[in-house]
Amino acid sequence: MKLYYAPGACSLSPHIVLREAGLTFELEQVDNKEKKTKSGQNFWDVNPKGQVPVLELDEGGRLTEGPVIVQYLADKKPGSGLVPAYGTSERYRVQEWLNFTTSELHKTFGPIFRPTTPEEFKMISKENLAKRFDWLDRELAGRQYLMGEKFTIADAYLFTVVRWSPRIEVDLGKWPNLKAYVDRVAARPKVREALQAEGLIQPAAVS
Ligand SMILES: N[C@@H](CCC(=O)N[C@@H](CS)C(=O)NCC(=O)O)C(=O)O
Repeated sequence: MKLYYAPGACSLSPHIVLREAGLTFELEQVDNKEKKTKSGQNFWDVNPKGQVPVLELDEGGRLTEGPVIVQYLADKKPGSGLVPAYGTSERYRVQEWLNFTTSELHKTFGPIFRPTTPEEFKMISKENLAKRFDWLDRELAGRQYLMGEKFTIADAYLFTVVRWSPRIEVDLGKWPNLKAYVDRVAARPKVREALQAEGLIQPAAVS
């Protein structure tokens, strides 16, 4: 499998899942502004939607849409516990989290990053995010991860999106449970590996 990614973008979520699941994969970096891949491909030819993540499949073809890609990957390793089995009530809970993250959080951040978005719109978007974070903070009280004790694909996605907060000058300190959650996920060895591979953190110094 090959994951097309841009450092720190929403493609970090399937990247984390690939590592947490112990799957074999290649990475291909995409310059999202120029729509070129590191190896020189025109990214529009890879994904006519012009967006990461894209997963090139071993059986041929490509899969897009992060919330679907992470389910595809986790279903390849049912023993990993990264996603509950299809048909169980827990599976729908995970899908509920994925959908919340994509529609209520991910797509609220997008226009705030864009330099052409009017300031007033950015302010309203930040207010909306703050309301969602208020609720999330209450949900996370006394919980390790979204589904309880076990890290799942829903955490890979929520972590990826919430870690953008400092880039839009939203201080997570206002939501202590959410802040602790992000720090907890960031400390997972496979998450650190993904962050390092994307150049988002430095490898730990060896003494
Ligand atoms: N619906 C897509 C959205 C993916 C998306 O928003 N990707 C962003 C990075 S986080 C992107 O590639 N943006 C570049 C662009 O739209 O030109 C998904 O959930 O995978």
